[in-house]
Amino acid sequence: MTSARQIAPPTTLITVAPTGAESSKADVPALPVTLDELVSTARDAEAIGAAVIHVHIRDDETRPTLDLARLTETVAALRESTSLIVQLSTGGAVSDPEENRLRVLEAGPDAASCSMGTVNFGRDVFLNRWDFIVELHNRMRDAEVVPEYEIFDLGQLTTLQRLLDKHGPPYGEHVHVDLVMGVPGGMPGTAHALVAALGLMPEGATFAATGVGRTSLPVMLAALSAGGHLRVGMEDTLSYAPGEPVRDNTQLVARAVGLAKIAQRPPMGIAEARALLGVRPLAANA
Ligand code: KMH
Ligand code: ZN
Repeated sequence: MTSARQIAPPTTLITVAPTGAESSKADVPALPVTLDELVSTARDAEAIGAAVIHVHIRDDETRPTLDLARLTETVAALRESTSLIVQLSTGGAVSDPEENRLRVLEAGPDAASCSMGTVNFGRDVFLNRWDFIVELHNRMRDAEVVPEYEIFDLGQLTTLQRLLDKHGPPYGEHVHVDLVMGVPGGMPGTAHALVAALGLMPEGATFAATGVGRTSLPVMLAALSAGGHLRVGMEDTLSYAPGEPVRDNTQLVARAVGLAKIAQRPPMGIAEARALLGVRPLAANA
């Protein structure tokens, strides 16, 4: 198994994070907020090389929601129309209560995010208490859902190591981390910060990185050269270039695919991604 400390893997796992919870449809009309828009985005992303979709959903008024019935319907629709690994956000919006965030697992996703600590999030606070982290980690293992450990700052990698030491490995046994860089309040989206993070990675872990806002490109380039995987999408990036709004998620996935190919680490296929992450076989989801 390739770890963050070993030679770069031959392929790149690409995750699309198309929606997030922070942008409004009124401000960003291209944001996929309905189920149809999400499924169509997922199909396009799969067709050009994504293997995982990180999902936040919206209600009928396009506001972020963790409504369980809607999440369950979303998982089913994405499975029906794509082969992507469906990763639900348990982070939700900064205002979501812990109990609702834990219940996300009941929607039966392949994978889910699991954030490793509290971080200032612009003018808000994204709260992740230690006891909540432990509860989420344990419930994921019971539900056979593969975590992606979200890291917003370097100390959160120490928390991840403590979690694994005290509570054991996740379902699937493999540890996969996403470095979410450039959040106002978290670690910067720079090559220096990425290299510092690698020194704190648990043994055997793989990692992806995503750079928020204008850190998207430097983080992608640093991650590729350091043997990492990529997460891209309108959850994190709304400008394609200075003064040029992102057209849609496909544009961001296509750029990530292009850079991965230039790095001679083309997109990882979905079967390979499922094996790497230790996701349940598809039949077990039926
Ligand atoms: N929306 C952020 C407050 C996750 O998906 O797990 C949290 C977030 C992380 O997006
Ligand atoms: Zn998210």
